[in-house]
Amino acid sequence: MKHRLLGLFDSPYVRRVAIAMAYYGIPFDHESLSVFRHVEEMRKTNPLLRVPMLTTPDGMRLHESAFILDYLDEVARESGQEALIPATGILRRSVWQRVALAQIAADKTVAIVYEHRRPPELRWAEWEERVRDQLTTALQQLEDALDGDWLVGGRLTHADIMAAVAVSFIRFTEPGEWPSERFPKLEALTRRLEQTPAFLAVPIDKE
Ligand SMILES: N[C@@H](CCC(=O)N[C@@H](CS)C(=O)NCC(=O)O)C(=O)O
Repeated sequence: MKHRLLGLFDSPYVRRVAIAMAYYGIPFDHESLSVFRHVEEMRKTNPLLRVPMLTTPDGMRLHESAFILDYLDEVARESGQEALIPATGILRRSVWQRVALAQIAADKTVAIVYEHRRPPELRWAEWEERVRDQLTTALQQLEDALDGDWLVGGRLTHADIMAAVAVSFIRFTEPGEWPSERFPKLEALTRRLEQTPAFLAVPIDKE
């Protein structure tokens, strides 16, 4: 049996898992179900209604993209590939911490998307401002960390993938929240990575 990845590629977390799988050459079946539009169908395999969920060939269901990546790195190493993160040490922690910054940016964008789904009279402007401030702080810290082509260790890692996926997600869902001129290094990283085979294999779902 093949791996099965549940969730749409409009989710930055689902997309980054799929990009890592494409990069590692791990084939998977894609269950393209929305957490909002296909609730009853999703409930059958994933009652948590949270994506991504990866089902392994031996039937184990994995949740949370960081833990899924941890598993995929193990599969890649077992097949003799260099993983998208060092196995130990300070560079490993740096990769995860930069992934954390990019995840915070994605989380805060999701929060703004949800805020904008409310009827205008139920929106909380001060809250949105706080979230926007957290979003731009995370982006600024990533921008400051980009020295050269890559975020950590002079090569592609999960940090670069999550950063580029987060930027593309912001541009796709809330273009007004992406002042690209403020973050030229992140803009360049994203443009470059979006042209690589692993990213091109996983375009954002635009349903
Ligand atoms: N920390 C989680 C975040 C996943 C997440 O936020 N997924 C969203 C889609 S972008 C979701 O499933 N939302 C529906 C819900 O949680 O009810 C991860 O990295 O996997």
